[in-house]
Amino acid sequence: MKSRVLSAVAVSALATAGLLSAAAPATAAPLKCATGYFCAYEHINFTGAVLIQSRAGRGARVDAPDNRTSSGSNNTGNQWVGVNIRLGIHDDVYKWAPYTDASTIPGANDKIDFFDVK
Ligand SMILES: [Ca+2]
Ligand SMILES: [Ca+2]
Repeated sequence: MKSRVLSAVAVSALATAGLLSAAAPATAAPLKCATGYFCAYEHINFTGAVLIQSRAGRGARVDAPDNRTSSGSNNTGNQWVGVNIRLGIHDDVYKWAPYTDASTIPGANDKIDFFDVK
């Protein structure tokens, strides 16, 4: 009987902890992109899966999981161009200038299929 009482207390404590965590901000913390790298993220504001973390040099083409990129951070001295393959045609849908971040990519969300480094 005593153990039942204790477990009820434990359950109550867990429920309280759950309420406390529910009150915390729901937004995920941004994931930092290392110096010298370009990073592409699954969701806006640099959250979700890190789809690309690359230090590929100028002239490289870097494949990415299709149609998932929603934000990106360019910590390199090169331009990174997000390209969508549409009806077999390569369409440059978003460009990151050197050392720029894009917390959203208007017009290019969930479209990019690979990146060209220029
Ligand atoms: Ca996405
Ligand atoms: Ca695409």
